[in-house]
Amino acid sequence: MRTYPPDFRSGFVAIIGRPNTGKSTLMNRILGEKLSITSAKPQTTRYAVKGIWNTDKHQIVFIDTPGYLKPRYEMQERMSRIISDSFRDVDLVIFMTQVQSFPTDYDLEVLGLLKNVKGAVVAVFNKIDLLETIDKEALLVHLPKNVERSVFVSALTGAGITELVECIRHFIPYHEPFYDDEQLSDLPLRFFAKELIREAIFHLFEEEIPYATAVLIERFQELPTKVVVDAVIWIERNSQKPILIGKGGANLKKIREYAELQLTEFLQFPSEIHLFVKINENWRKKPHALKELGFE
Ligand SMILES: Nc1nc2c(ncn2[C@@H]2O[C@H](COP(=O)(O)OP(=O)(O)OP(=O)(O)O)[C@@H](O)[C@H]2O)c(=O)[nH]1
Ligand SMILES: [Mg+2]
Repeated sequence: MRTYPPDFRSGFVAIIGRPNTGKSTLMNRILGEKLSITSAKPQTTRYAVKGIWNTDKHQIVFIDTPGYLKPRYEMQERMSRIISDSFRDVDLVIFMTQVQSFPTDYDLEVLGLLKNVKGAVVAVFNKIDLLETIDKEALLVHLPKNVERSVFVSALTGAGITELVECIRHFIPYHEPFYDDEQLSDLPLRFFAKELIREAIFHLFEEEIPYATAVLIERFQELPTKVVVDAVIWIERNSQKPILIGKGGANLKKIREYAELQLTEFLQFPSEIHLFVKINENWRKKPHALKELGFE
């Protein structure tokens, strides 16, 4: 068995914050891999996505979470449970917000939720590339006392990330790794196929469709020359079907092409995706449908 130096660090970091502040972009930036899907629309992430960062000095497990909003749907109820579960047993919570709009009511609500966490809390002010000058003091006064450090970054350009990484390491205890050091996530490959199809939908459609859809992988088969994926896209209403499919299947084709390209890049192996559309009325409110989608 491999032995680790006594100063090897290993631990868990949850990234929490309101939607669209750049949580998934930050995790991907630190890992140097596109593990969690991102989009310009809020509430892109629906699950806790673990990303494991291995070096010869540490193994840091990041947990990217859905953006916090007051639950309106049964699905958002499950999402808020995912958030509170994710910060229960971590060494560090990153409270994520963005410089150009802080604090919002949701920011303050998240900070309220974080008052009782066991681990340390660090605030990350993202999107510094959008402002020419930043009055840091004016932002920092709104942070509660349990926030130990604050770092200003741009997850998009990479500014401030080295300092943030140093800061994170400081809060990770000396411990042997929890996961195999080859592993990048604890999630199966089919999860990433599903997420990349969802990302395609988030990028290609406006308002309603991304939130009214869910994706299920019915087949994920690793053949010698390619990976073959059969996926079903659920939509909530009959009227959404022609929009999703497009004239002569044009939109569905765009989703497939986008997702295939992304999945092939992620797997570093050719992939082929087949898409099917099904109507599942009001799936966001149905407990058994949510269970099928992997929400506990
Ligand atoms: N200008 C700028 N945009 C950023 C930065 N970080 C992220 N973004 C953009 O902000 C949008 C939201 O990013 P995500 O990473 O999906 O945000 P999120 O917090 O994971 O969102 P949810 O999963 O919906 O909670 C995307 O369009 C990103 O490209 C940044 O540092 N600067
Ligand atoms: Mg996200």
